[in-house]
Amino acid sequence: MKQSRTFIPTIREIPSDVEIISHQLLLRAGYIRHHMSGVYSYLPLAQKVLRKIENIIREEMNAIEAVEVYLPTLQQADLWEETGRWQTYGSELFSLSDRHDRQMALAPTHEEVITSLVGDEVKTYKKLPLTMYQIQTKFRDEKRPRFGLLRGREFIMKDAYSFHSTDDSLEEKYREMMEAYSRIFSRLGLEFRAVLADSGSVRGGKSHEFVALSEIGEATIALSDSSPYAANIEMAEVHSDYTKPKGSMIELEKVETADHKTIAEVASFFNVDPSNIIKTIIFHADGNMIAVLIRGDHEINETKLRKALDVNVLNLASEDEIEKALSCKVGSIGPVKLPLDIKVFADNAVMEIVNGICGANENGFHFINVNPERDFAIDNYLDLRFIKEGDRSPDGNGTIRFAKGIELGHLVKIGDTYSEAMKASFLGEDGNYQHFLMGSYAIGVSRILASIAEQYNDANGLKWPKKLAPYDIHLITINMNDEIQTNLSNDLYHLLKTYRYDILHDDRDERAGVKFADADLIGLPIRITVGKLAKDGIVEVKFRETGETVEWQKEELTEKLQSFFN
Ligand code: 9G3
Repeated sequence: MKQSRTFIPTIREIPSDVEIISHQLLLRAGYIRHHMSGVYSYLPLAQKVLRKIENIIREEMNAIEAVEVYLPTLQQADLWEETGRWQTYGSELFSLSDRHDRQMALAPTHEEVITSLVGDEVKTYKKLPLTMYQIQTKFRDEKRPRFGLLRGREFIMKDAYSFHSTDDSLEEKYREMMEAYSRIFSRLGLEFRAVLADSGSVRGGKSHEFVALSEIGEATIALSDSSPYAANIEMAEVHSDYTKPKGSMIELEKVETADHKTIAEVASFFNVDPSNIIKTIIFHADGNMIAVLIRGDHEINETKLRKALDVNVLNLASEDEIEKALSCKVGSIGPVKLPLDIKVFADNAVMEIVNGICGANENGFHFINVNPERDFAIDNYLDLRFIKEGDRSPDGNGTIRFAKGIELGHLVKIGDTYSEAMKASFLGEDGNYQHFLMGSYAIGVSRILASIAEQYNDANGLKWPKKLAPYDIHLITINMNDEIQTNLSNDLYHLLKTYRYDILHDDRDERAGVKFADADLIGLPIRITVGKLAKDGIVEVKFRETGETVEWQKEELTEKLQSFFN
């Protein structure tokens, strides 16, 4: 392809609000352009990389008997009413109405559509298992789109859905999909981990995420330093064997603490370690007010709390609601003498506290020498806190350390959550009708483009892995007015085309410096420069990955290229 005939608008400077290197380089190298918040145009180079990413995904999906479909982006609201998600996802859902005022949504995902489709068409267990996938644009009105393609409002996803008549069959497909995902992310050359993940509102669903390790990633994963244990910290269980300590309990005492409210302020006021303070947090759980107790140096993990209490809606009570219920401000609430209709759940670590400190449910006062069970009752001790670095690994092997990552793949066993809600059933082997058991499996395709750019670059630009580069070879003619150079360039271009190489020929009438800088920015694996040595049949070859530059005779080119690409 002649560079003068394609569209690669490289730029030197980038807007200051572009924070991460992948976003900077995909803009500077002319791969993408910002259209509006969270929405981007994919330019020719990006399109070529996306197609290569998608083809790897297709090959691995086809290999596990998943069949490709293409489902509607425009979705009727009724289906979302059936699952109740029209309400729960309200503001994040791009909704619109047609000329007849019929409500519909731009597809953020396709559980509803595919469950309805299979429910209408598959009536017997004989047609199961069945796995379908699509690579399609999704729309989610994210609160804070950022980091370019990593968190957009319009993005490309591969989503697959599998339908089963038995748990074993679902487990089998889930395992096959996990292996396929590992092959996909390995072939993409990404440094990634498969981690235990939150299945969201799906009850009892097993879930995994595939995370590309990256400091700018939004996900935090907990890894054992001496076992394969890996979990999204939302899911990482804390297995510390807390025991009720012996220590002698001192008389409970109320102390005036004025405006010392935060854990840090109270800890310094009493000169104690935050681990000896009981933090009390008030939530609404499916409408009931509850109190959750956490040790002062720990953080509450709402995903664990939602799952432990098996509630759908969990949100923090507001200052006013707390003031009304407990007639004191947030900084002064505690577990002693709470209204009886407020259930009390405590993280396991609280049971070890002896003669601790907590709010007195009176503004400006705290209790000292407070002892769980003696001074207040606890309905349940549960694992409710975020695991911490240095904690023992939940599998008992090693110590936990954290890593940041970009979530690229998400697998969820959704069971009959959607098929039951949408009354999608089939005649089972035992002659009874049953709801489909389902799995759903997503890969963020446009996010992968940015993640590879995030892992493969240097100060001069992008450095695409050979299999994913938009072109294999960047052929540069230094002086387009030098016939020897242009003839050799055209000869080489046509010769290399016969070897099925995809070549970008920089035939622009630009200074060599501009061409070299653009070539580094664009990041093709190998650059072949036809310059003043053309008269001797010599070309200069630069390897983008190493930056190494050599001179090759034109006669040895094809052979050397073959060993480079194989
Ligand atoms: C919505 C909106 C945003 C959403 C969803 C629905 C995330 C939603 C979770 C999933 C789960 C699975 C298909 C493949 C595998 C993962 N954000 N999710 O369901 F309406 Cl606005 O997408 N979906």
